[in-house]
Amino acid sequence: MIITLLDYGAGNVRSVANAIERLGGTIKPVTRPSDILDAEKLLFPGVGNYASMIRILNEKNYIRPLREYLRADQPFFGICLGMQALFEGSQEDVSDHESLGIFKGRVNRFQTRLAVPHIGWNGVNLKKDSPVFKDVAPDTKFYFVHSYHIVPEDADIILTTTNYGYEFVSSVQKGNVIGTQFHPEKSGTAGLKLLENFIYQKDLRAQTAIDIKGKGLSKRIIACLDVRSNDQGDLVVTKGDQYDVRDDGNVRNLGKPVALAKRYYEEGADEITFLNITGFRDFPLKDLPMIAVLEETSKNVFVPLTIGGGIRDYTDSKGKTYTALEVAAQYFRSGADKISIGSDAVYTVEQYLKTGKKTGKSPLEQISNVYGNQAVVISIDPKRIYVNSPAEAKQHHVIKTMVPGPNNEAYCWYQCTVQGGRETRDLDAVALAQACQELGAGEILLNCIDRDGTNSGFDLELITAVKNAVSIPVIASSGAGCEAHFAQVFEKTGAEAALAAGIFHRQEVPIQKVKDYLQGKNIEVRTTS
Ligand code: 1PR
Repeated sequence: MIITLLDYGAGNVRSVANAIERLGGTIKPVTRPSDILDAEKLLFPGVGNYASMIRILNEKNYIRPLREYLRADQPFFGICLGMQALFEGSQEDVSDHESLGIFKGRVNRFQTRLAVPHIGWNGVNLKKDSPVFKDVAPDTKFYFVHSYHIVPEDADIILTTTNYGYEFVSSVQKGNVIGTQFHPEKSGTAGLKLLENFIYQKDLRAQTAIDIKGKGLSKRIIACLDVRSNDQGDLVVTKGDQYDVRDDGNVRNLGKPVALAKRYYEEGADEITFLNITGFRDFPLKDLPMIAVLEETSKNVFVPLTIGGGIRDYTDSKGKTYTALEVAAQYFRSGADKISIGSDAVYTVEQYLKTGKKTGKSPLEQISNVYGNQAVVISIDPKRIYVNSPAEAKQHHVIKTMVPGPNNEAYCWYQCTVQGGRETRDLDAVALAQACQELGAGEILLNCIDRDGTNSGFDLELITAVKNAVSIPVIASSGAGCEAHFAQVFEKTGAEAALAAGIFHRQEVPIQKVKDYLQGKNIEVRTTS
């Protein structure tokens, strides 16, 4: 089966292509407008910013053939922005570019007190029968990542709804035209089943009696792989204690990145994060093995992939300049869904706080503008600094701590570091997170150097302080030692996700055991069968 793929050049379409190929389909990319009309089945995965998508569709003269194809009720599957494009316009687009307008209605920003973007695994309620959902388990969850949702005028096209603060429309179908807000290519085996049905079901309009009633948003469990070259030059997964990854002078080797990522996917990880931990000194576009790791991983792993390390502007020894946007673009092309910025975000925020002005030119702002804020994670590497009173660190966010310092200090603040904890800066983690949100970050990955590798539990005070200061999702990281630590972090802080490395690498606690424990505590998780 040949599936025509409409790639307008933004975001990660590699995962969609990999999913189709895994299912036995062959991808034919759209290279000119007539390819759209020639398609047997057309797949349109949209990622990033609505306005830039519509601008590109207009520039490439794709609007007219798309309308013609859709009005002829030819098989179509739009994912995320690829579904939003079917409507008459979006609050995300203030230009006067023409949308497709196949369906009446618009795309609005979430109005909820919950974190926006809506990121993670959420359930769907099926509103009408469709062969697309054939053999999909009733309690299945799908992966969402978006700040805007459709508001159709015609209730008949609603295929599913989902709850996030309120009920919104999460997929539509009219005849052979289907669109989902969630990403089937990132939704594990259930998502692959949906795509398989689209590819192979003969009649997408046939009636089938299926009952799917989803539960709410899950807390995500993320497996993190810190990657670097060892002293023999092999790319390995390593793991430090408080960021020190060496034993007797040698870099610890805990396995091969591609194989480990595949194992975590199969064991039920909700996301996989790669951190290229020496990215601050080795430029990633010269570090092609890391790109290869991403490409290989995305062939086998159908949950979201984040990659961090070395995302910054760079000039090489011959004076050639590369922008952070080019580095990010290469990562997205290679299979990443989100990129994570560490050191460079600190430098950007230092400038921003000094001048009070957004330049629009920092890597964080540029990547967020092009790929959407949901694709930009900020990785924070803080260290606890004890003080006797808030007056001792007036310029920082100081908290009263239940874990007193070595000299019985009752207060502390969290100092940002750069270059993998090697250098401290005069900036605190709360201020960094707030400023990054203002500049366009979509999520915070909150590490903690004091807890990293200690198995002593997450730093709940740090996580609470940052979570209360931002409205974007926060991933708690560092210190997980047992399943109870995950329950603690979800029960006591508002964190949307928890990340761990050491306990998974050393096979001390399997991911499934963590999820079983959380379920026992009535904490919503994604189950995999
Ligand atoms: O500064 O943009 O180049 O990004 C570098 C990235 O590499 C940052 O995200 C930074 O956190 C990471 N990094 C740099 N050096 C280290 C190191 O360990 N020496 N790793 C490092 C950070 C921390 C977590 C870890 C959790 C969970 N790793 O991601 O996986 O602490 O560990 P645990 O469950 O075993 O406690 P840039």
